[in-house]
Amino acid sequence: MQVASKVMPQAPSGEGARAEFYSRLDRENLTALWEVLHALVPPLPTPGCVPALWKYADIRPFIMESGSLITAAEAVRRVLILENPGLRGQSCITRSLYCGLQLILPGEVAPSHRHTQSALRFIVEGSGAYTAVDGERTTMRPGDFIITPSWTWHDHGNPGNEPVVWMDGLDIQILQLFGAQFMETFAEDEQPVTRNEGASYSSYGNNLVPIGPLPTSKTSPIFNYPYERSRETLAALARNEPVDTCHGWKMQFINPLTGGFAMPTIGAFIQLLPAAFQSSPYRSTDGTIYSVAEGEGVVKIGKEKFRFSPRDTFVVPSWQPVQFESTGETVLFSYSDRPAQVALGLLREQRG
Ligand code: GTQ
Repeated sequence: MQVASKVMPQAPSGEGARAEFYSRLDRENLTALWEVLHALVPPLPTPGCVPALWKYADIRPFIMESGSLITAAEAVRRVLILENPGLRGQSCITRSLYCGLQLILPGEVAPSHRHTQSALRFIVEGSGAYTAVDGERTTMRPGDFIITPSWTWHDHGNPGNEPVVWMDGLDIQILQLFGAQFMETFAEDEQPVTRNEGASYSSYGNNLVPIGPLPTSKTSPIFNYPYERSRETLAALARNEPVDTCHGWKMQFINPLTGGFAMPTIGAFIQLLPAAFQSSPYRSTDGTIYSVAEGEGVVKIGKEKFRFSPRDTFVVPSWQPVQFESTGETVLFSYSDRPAQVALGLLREQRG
């Protein structure tokens, strides 16, 4: 009986032949998937970003020093970018999001421009500066969450008498990924004021909306979500509702016209942790940036522990468990790319 000889698959002729093949591929702008497949399609998130905390006491002197080296007018935006230690040189705090601390000194104006990147502001220190969006100015106070929607003219000014510092959260890297960035400079430094302060809040911020027609923008029509209101809501929630073991009492800022996220690419949240609270571990695929509004404690991110105090910023990378241990009552503001992940069906989370 004849048996067909079995031909075993064989590597052509070892490493040398492959290397030589790869160098010929390279000249054609080709590359072999099998050399990168495991990195391209990993079993778990590889966010690049690492856990990190910036102590405000350590970085405030640099922010103030920047104020003596360059004016807001010259800088356009005088901001120190918080760069993730795992992603240096990329101007980002997670792969998808940007975070900076912006300073405006009394008497300064940061000139008007518009861009397709959406921005949020979370006020960290000082009062009396304003930001203007589409003809309305809003005064900034610590803890306020303020939105600059995509493609709206905006300028910042400080007619007050103290430096004002806020956290800027932008979707810069998301726009970069999609190649959808556009920017224009306004003809004058300051846009004309055409609406009274508080106009957007009175129309949309009191559980009432005009009978129509309503704006169709994907961003909330509320311009400033004042800390006073967020804080009293958290306090009432703590009196009325049981505490969540992972999050304390955590709320999402909403677009009152949809009940959904306040911005299409960035989700913003505020949470209260009771004194002496130890949260259960929680992880999610939306790497999240936190600003400490009130309180002190320890945050465990993955295997690392950081002490936090008011005005500190920290970042929890995708899929790293986060756990809080508060000392006194603590309020944390946070933002992430959650709306984008939800829209694309990508968000995963795990409690405990
Ligand atoms: O305030 O318009 O931190 O355009 C980065 C880019 C702030 C702003 C930033 C910007 C702005």
